[in-house]
Amino acid sequence: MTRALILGGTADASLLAEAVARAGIVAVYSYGGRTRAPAEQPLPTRIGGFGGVSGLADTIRREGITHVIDATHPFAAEMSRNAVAACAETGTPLIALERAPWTKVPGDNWIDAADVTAAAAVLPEAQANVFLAIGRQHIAPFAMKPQHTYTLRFVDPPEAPLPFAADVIVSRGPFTLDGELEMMRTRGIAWIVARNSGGDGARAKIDAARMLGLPVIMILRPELPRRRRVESLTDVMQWLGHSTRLGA
Ligand code: 3Y8
Ligand code: NAP
Repeated sequence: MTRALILGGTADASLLAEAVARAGIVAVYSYGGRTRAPAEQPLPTRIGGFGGVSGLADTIRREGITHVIDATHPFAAEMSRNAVAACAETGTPLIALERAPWTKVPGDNWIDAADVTAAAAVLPEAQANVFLAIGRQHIAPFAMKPQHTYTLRFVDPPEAPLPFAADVIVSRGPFTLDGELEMMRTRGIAWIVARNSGGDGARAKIDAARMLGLPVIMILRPELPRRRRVESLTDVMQWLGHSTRLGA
């Protein structure tokens, strides 16, 4: 009897939860608890950390989990690493549902950066209008360049004071091309900082930057341990022993 744990928190994970619920597979959906009002899921849902590798291993044993699907974000590296370790420790099958990174197309002007600190170092010394589309958790390194006029975008309003002066857009996405073009034009954005998240939910800002001829400082994905990895929902369902026949 399958009992799946979905490590979620992304648009792809929500689509997977729908397919799993429709197939009648017993499963639980897990959020890390980063946002105040995460989207409802059609599955029993838990919110918050497990307590590291041992906490996740205990949860797997206690709940009788038979399959783990890591459908977290490509930058949720700690969660993904913990899932690999806990599944190895408990001998639980694990699969990662991970969208392909965005790739450059003609007209893209990307500057790769290994991490957020490297991204901040790329910014010029002269004052510029900069859009940081990297969420709330990792913005501190930009305090080293306070001369810029920053626009940030968060899912929820900031609770603590920001490490530097900035204007915050509160929006959960997914985002539209027209909305991104409008925002960048009205704010005179000259630089965009983004993570190579892949997927459609955040791609619009990359397309808008190309259309406006703006440079994107693209933060590369963290290295993750080797694990079974697929990009499609169908592959996950087959792995769970359920084909998703059209209209099924
Ligand atoms: C809590 C679940 C859906 C889900 C929407 C996707 C699309 C919009 C793109 C920009 C980039 C960013 C951020 C982003 C994207 C989708 C998707 C995606 C980027 C929610 C969600 C949770 C989170 C957590 C949140 C992080 C933050 C990152 C904002 C729900 C809405 C910047 C990632 O305030 C915070 O603390 C936010 C934290 C982790 C990165 C960070 O470090 O700040 N996502 N995002 C998940 C949990 O608790 O487990 O609230 O419903 C999910 C989505 N985020 O249903 O369509 O790709 O899936 N989320 C990045 O790409 O760099 C926004 O603004 O252009
Ligand atoms: P992270 O840094 O990799 O994880 C830090 C810790 O948060 C994990 O060790 C775990 O705590 C807890 N955690 C993370 N995701 C969890 C989940 N789905 N269920 C239960 N606990 C979870 O993670 P993050 O980058 O902050 O991302 C947190 C969540 O936001 C994830 O669900 C991710 O899919 C979603 N998200 C992240 C991004 C992003 O850019 N990082 C973008 C969109 C959505 P314990 O060690 O205590 O178990």
